[in-house]
Amino acid sequence: MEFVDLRSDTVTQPTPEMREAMATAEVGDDVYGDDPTVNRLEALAAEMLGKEAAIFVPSGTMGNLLALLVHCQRGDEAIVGDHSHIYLNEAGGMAALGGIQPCPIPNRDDGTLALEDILASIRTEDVHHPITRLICLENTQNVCGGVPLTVEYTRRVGELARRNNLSLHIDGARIFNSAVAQNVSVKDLVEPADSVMFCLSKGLASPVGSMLVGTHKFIARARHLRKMLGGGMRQAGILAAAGIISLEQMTKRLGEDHARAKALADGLRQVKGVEVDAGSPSTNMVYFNLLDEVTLSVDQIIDKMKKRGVLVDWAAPRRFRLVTHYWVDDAGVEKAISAFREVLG
Ligand code: TLP
Repeated sequence: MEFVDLRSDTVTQPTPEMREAMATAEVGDDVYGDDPTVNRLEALAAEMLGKEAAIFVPSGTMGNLLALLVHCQRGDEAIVGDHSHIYLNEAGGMAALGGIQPCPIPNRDDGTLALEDILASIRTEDVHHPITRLICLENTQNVCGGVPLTVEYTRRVGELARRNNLSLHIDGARIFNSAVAQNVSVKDLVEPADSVMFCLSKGLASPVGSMLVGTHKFIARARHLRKMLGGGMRQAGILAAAGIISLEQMTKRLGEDHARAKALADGLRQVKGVEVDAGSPSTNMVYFNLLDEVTLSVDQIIDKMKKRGVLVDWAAPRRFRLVTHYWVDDAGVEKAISAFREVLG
């Protein structure tokens, strides 16, 4: 059976063009710095985000961890959203591997952290206190609905960070979705940030990899730490070749995923037992709750959907997240809506 896979945009298979580019990529040993394809990808990523330098890393989780390790010393504190991926879904890496203490503050429904909350959580100079070093934002904010943070908001956080001698890191796993949804340049969105991580392996359809960008000095330190973590890859140009296609081509088509997420949400709003979040979707994610009248568990629903050729995943015991991407076409959206109608109807 052909499946429509809405579990995440991480499931995207490489495109035929990527497979061709990977098969013929010119490669070298990237730990020696002489893989021309990796070097091209890193230069392109830095240029597109308006930063001095970039480094190719195996995953978004490693990219965020490297940023935390470069910005913070052991015992320092990093301000993070309580719904952020860094705080919830990175296996506690900042604490376990960096000795960095997270200072979680509430993510509001629009994905932002209130400026007052950020200010209030900055530690004063006191022998008892950890030192606050870093603010982390997530754009788009995944758990809050795949919501994009604006240029204006990010600027205000950047100013607050500078005034208080803090650094600003953006987990921009889906930063291109954010830019496309708001019709702004990705450079403007990340201009206030000292470092940005973004993923090639989600909506941009590469099989593996993320980028971390920042100053030359920051990236040089990240390169050392990447080696320490065992992330120094050798003929990584095989992977970088797909990443170049992600950046040059796939960034331009994300609007299609957003339009299909909208069609999916509109269809689901007509299905009994489903309550799609107000305002959803903002980008490529549709979140919805099950109403009390639905007696099936999420696991039973997942199972029944699978039998109908649609893969879905739950976000909470009565909540689903559906994600559109390159491999979900209009027919796939229709198939998913009909399957939900059958299963819940
Ligand atoms: N997100 C995955 C899961 O881990 C939840 C998903 O399916 O959405 N930052 C953000 C905002 C992310 O959503 C993710 C992955 C990451 C970082 C980590 O990227 P990887 O999976 O490459 O380590």
